[in-house]
Amino acid sequence: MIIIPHPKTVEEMIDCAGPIECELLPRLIQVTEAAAIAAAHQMGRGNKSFADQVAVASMRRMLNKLDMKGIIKIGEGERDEAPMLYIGEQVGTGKGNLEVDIAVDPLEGTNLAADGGPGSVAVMAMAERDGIFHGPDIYMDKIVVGPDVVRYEMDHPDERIDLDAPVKHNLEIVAKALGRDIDELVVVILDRPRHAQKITEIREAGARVRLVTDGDLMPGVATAVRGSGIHVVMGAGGSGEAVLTAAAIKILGGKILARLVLPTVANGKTKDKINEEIEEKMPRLEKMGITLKNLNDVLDTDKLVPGKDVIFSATAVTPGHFLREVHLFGGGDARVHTVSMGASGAVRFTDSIYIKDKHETPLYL
Ligand code: VTB
Repeated sequence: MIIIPHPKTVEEMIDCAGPIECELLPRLIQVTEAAAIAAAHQMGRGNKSFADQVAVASMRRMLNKLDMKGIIKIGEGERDEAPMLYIGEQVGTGKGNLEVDIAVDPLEGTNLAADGGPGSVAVMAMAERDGIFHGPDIYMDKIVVGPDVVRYEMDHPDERIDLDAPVKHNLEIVAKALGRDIDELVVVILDRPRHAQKITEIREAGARVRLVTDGDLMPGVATAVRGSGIHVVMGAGGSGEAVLTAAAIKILGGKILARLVLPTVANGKTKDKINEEIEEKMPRLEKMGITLKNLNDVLDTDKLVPGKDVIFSATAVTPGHFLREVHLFGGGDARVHTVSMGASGAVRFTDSIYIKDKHETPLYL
């Protein structure tokens, strides 16, 4: 009999990576679930800001029940523009000795939720203090790939994906890493005029494109999930979304390369508009250590999420990539589907049913 040694014992494999995963991961699931249920009540009502508002309020109430000293690093905006979950806001009871950095997107894809279309989710990540990128709420250009590409790069140090390389170069590497042809790859990218050139390049390279009207965060996570049908995510989207993608992709062993970009620049606005945005935003960016000189630096997975004890949770509001939507039953009961994960490599798909009044509604499957 041949015994193949496994590098980890079963107990090591199942145990959590650190105190944040041990103590806060089960609670994190509840936080995204609460936001998703709140948003689901507003699904399809055509009011994206209200749907977002209830998700934010619900997420914040749940976060403030947790015993931790939490700081929002990726949030709803700057203090003066967001009343809740603004960047720098302290959350949690302040009890205990867990000091955590938090990234939130209480309703990723507000338009999708308001229209009742697929792809909206409540998302969060946490890590130890200074474990999550502290940066402005602008755009990040990015490329996201799964763990097969990371392994391929380890074996072929001269062949690496590169944010500045032609699209074809990157797709060739992904194709080789996945043992398929470029024309068997699917690239997700936001359907925006700013991506016209890139979309042409992807098609010319031979890959297939899936355009999304909104929500490029979960497709990024899906690149690390075999069978998801998504192999690469490219293009400029929200910087917060990129950081949240980085948290999940780090846990799953994939890779993201990103670069901050001002929306006026990405969207090809006039010089005047660009200068206006520079004038308006640079003072604040400089306080975060970001200057016009280093704005264009490439940020890799570890720069975006340097933390070790990283946790992530996403609960679908409307049907999503590998997640079922929130079901609301009579009497306020809800059934929610979540994917959560911790640095140990524990990934859970949870299907939770919350009964509001056990005499009113029986459990049904
Ligand atoms: C991006 C994308 C998000 O909103 O932030 C997009 O990353 C906003 O882009 O997933 P525009 O300014 O071009 O509209 C989402 O699609 C949804 O939050």
